[in-house]
Amino acid sequence: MPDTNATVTATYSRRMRLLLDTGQEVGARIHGKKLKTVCADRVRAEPIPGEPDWLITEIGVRRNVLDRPDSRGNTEVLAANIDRLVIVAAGLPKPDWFVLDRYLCAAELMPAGALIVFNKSDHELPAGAADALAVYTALGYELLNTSATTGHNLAELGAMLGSSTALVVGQSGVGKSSIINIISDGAELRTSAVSNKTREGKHTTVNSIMLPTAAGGSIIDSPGVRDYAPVFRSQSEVQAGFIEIQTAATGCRFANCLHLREPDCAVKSGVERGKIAARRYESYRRAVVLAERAQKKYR
Ligand SMILES: Nc1nc2c(ncn2[C@@H]2O[C@H](COP(=O)(O)OP(=O)(O)O)[C@@H](O)[C@H]2O)c(=O)[nH]1
Ligand SMILES: [Mg+2]
Ligand SMILES: [Zn+2]
Repeated sequence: MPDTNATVTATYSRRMRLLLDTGQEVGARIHGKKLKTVCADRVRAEPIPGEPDWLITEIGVRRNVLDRPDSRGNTEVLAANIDRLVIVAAGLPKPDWFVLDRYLCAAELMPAGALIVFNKSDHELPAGAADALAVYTALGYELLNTSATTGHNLAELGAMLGSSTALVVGQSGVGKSSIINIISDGAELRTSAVSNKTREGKHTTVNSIMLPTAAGGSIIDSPGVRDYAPVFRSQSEVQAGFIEIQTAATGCRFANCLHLREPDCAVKSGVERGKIAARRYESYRRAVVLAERAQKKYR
């Protein structure tokens, strides 16, 4: 493993921004199409003689990744080396709990500490949202109601994230960029203004960007990446990501129970007795169907 000397802090269509261990920020490129870096990647980079850009020669070992299918159904890594996965939802756009469940599942598998942020608390909670959110807190997930408009609980959010590297995900329009802009003290706006003026010209949209927080941490936004929630590779991955189903599964008659149609299934009886939320079980079933489809595709 070569020594790394920089961290990736932004990715554009073909270029990256690096924070060198010396504290200097530089633009960078990478050779070939095979190597692909993401925010929070540790890399080895060297200056290119006669050019302002540096060249990335190696990517360090990744502690974890968040990956998802891209528009072509291939797997795309969104970010690496993540401590906290901040999953944002709001009353508007209408919450898609299946998206939230899939991100929670991803957080368990990475692993990374999940934190659910329900934003736009300046608006009334939509019907059913309080009950849905109570299911997550009962499972032990941290939940924070915030408003990027009034600033409600954003200092608390910053304090909870502390010095960690946090990746912010969730449906488009829930307020991710607004929250990040406040937590990073406006760095987001400043940085996108800079990225628009890069030498490469007009079409250098930022895919992902990592910004420093006041508490000494880093927070990652992915404004140029469409939000596809994660898809898993197998039923066992899905089960491991739905923590209450994983726990209940020890009581099933068959060790390889899928909790779908099998007899003496402790998961299904848990749902019937109200021990497992029916909506979470429905997400589990849908995620298993997606996993089976993904397996066929990659086989
Ligand atoms: N009322 C209200 N609107 C918000 C809040 N946070 C963000 N918005 C608005 O929601 C829209 C989407 O916000 P944005 O940060 O771009 O969402 P993103 O797509 O998740 O990054 C914008 O019009 C924001 O001004 C909030 O807490 N309350
Ligand atoms: Mg955004
Ligand atoms: Zn079962």
